Amino acid sequence: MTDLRSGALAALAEQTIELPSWAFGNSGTRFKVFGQPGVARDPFEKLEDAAQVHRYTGVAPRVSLHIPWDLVDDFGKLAAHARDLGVQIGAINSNLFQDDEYKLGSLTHADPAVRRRAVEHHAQCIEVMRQTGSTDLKIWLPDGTNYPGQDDLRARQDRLADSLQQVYAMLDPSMRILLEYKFFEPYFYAMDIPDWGTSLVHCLALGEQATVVLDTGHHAPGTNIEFIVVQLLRLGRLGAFDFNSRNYADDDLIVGSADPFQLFRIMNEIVAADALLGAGVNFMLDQCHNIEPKIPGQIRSVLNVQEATAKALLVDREALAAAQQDGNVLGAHGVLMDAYSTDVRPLLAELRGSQGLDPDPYAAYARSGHQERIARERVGGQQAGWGA
Ligand code: PSV
Ligand code: MN
Repeated sequence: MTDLRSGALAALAEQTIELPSWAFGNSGTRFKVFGQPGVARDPFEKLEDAAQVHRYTGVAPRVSLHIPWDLVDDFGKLAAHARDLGVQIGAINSNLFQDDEYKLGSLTHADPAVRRRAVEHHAQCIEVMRQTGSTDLKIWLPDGTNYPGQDDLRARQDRLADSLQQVYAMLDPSMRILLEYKFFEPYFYAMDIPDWGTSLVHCLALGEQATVVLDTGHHAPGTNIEFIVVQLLRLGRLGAFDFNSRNYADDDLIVGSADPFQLFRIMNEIVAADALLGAGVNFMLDQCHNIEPKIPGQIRSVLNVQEATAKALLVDREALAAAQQDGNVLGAHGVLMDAYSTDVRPLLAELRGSQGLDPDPYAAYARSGHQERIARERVGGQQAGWGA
């Protein structure tokens, strides 16, 4: 147990979680966006907010950007600003879903001119990567059809493969594509990358620099997500997570809030495969805080991932393997549940203590007065939002 504990502490000290810039802008549903006082007005202020999360948790040193939501005149300046704040730019997300031309598709569109435009957008994103030092190009393909017969499903796959090939050819050797999937929305008959299998098929055709990104909110209810994690890890193609929590659709709620046990099961497979550190898996959040304050919402999310990881690190793998080998069904299950039932908060408090951090990041941020300060100071201008 002492060995497990010290091993867990060492691994937790190295763990990193990437924050999404859009978590710090206003967001909502198609019914209403609720503005909040003090919300960031530009990408520079979003980075300042993200840096607060890192300051109090110590595990969130990178921020993903979304283009064009985070377009600035000088990305070198934005990257330098991030460095000054003690963070760095992470994945660059392309956007293929907010342009009238993309109504019937982007990388899959029947019109070569629209496809060319969608490919060119990735050239722009790759340029942003060069200027910010980012190595991950995240592509979520919002393409799909609403009605049977609306378009030729196979032709769309062929066009997609061709477009992706063009994007892939533009990558620098240090860069990779993270290809996301989603089973429905914004189209409801057939998405063009609805599942991990389709994403993987395209990644395999592209080459080693293409990996799958698993958004935990993008599956049908009841899907065994940890099984997908296992398969992608076996093939060396799990590039990243977009962590969030869902009850019904793509809810983008705080990771681990609805089903902390699912998050534990996912992290358990990561730890079992020794993929927590140095295995090329980028642990990102993809969330929106519609009704709760954003910086505390991100802190809570980071803590949830950290707690699930700590529990996974405490699984007695020797005892588990022995019970599995013996066919001891309940014994093996019990080993897993023992780890899940452990209160890891004291362990994490000890970790933070050793790092010079407050043992309770959430309370420390609340006490800092930062939230009140930004509410006071960030007046005027246009608050950032989903799409701005
Ligand atoms: C799409 O639902 C998605 O999960 C993609 O990752 C987008 O980039 C992100 O959400 C935007 O919030
Ligand atoms: Mn996502």
